[in-house]
Amino acid sequence: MKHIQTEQFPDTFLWGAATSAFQCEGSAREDGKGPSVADTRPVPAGLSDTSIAADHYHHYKEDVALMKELGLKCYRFSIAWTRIYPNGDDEVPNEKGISFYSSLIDELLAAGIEPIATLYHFDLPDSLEKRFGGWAGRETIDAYERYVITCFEQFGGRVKKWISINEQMMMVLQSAIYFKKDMALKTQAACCLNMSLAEKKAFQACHRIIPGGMIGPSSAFQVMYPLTCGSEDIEAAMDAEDFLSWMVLDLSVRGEFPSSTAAYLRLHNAYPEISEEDAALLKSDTPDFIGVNYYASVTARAAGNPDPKADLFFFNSDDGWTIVNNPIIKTTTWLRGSYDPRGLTLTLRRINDRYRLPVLITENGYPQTEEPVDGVINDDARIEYIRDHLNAIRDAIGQGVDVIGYNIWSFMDLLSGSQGYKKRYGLVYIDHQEGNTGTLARLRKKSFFWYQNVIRTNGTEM
Ligand code: IFM
Repeated sequence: MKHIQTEQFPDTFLWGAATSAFQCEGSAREDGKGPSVADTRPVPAGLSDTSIAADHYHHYKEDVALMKELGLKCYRFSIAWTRIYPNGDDEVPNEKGISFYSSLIDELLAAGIEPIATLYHFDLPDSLEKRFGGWAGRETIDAYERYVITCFEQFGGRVKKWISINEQMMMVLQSAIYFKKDMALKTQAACCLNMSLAEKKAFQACHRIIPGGMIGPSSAFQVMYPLTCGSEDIEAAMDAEDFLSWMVLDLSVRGEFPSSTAAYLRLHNAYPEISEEDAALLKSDTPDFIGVNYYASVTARAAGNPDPKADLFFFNSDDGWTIVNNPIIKTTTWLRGSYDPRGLTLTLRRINDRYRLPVLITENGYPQTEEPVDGVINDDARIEYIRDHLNAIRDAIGQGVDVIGYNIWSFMDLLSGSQGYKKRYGLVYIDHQEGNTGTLARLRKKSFFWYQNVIRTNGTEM
């Protein structure tokens, strides 16, 4: 049902869409690109790997033309570290990698679309992982700093908004997926700290090198509900939210671990060593905005048996709290945790209460398995999900949260981290079939035309 809004989004609102490099570019070894951990990760039998994806590397002009037709005000993409430095820390950058992103940025600007670049989206150079144990090694901090300085120097005249790290918490806590290794709590905490130290160097470099540059993290924010109104469950949910969501954001903004998380890490002999120099770095530059990736809320109760049906059940701590199914919020096949737009309003209010910083929604979207029927994709469920979440954002704005923009995940169908092409989020369908086949033809879904009108009317018609 068409819903006519009575309130306006700000005129400057950035209506956008997002992707990431390894999920859309393909050409994983072309033009000097080195392998990242996303490229070398084992792929379940029959699923696609990163070699083709949406072949955006060769279709970027066509893709930007579609973005222009859609009316996007901004486009969030990620730069593949290994296109710029194939081994992560090479003597000189790879000119062909720089030239690809330079052309993409020029194309976007010519189409009137603001580029928003993510510096690191799950694709750590494999060589850094092999040589230094990835983020366990301080060398990776230095390599990241050199890489981001190169990006700022090359693109900073044209790109003013940057994302430092995408979903740090997911990478640290799901290390088996993202780094191909299980990490003990102590290593997870040390890696998390090293990423945050690296991020601080990116904040400093962005502010030093780019006049008017803005930078912030993209957090997979898990707004946490207590299963019951009992104080034990409420405290468990607070601890879980501290650990899963505030830990990384507090390191970015306040330069310290939340106190409950610090206590938990100390109890388990996992609190990382922080030198005086590191402590000073952590307290240095702060982000200019908080990027929020929101898909669903999460529910916790005081410790008990894990519920393997619950989304994120694998994040259960070994004491204190347990992630469980929420009995009163609806779910879908792919949104196993919850379908919960109000959780986004709560997320935005909580972040605003804690930091008073602008928020950019860097990801929000609806996954489903879909194929065209008679050449069309009527993705009404996606439209409904996005509409519900835009209303939730509008309500948060009404409550004083400074939300500067919204990026749908994803602009086009992408390779998913572990589900290949079964799970699709795009406004644009890509004819990529599992196992790296398909014509790669682009097809506008119904949600494309719907979002086009939302943008055209600045959200008054949804
Ligand atoms: O595809 C991912 C993306 O890379 C990070 N945020 C969640 C998305 C959907 O699962």
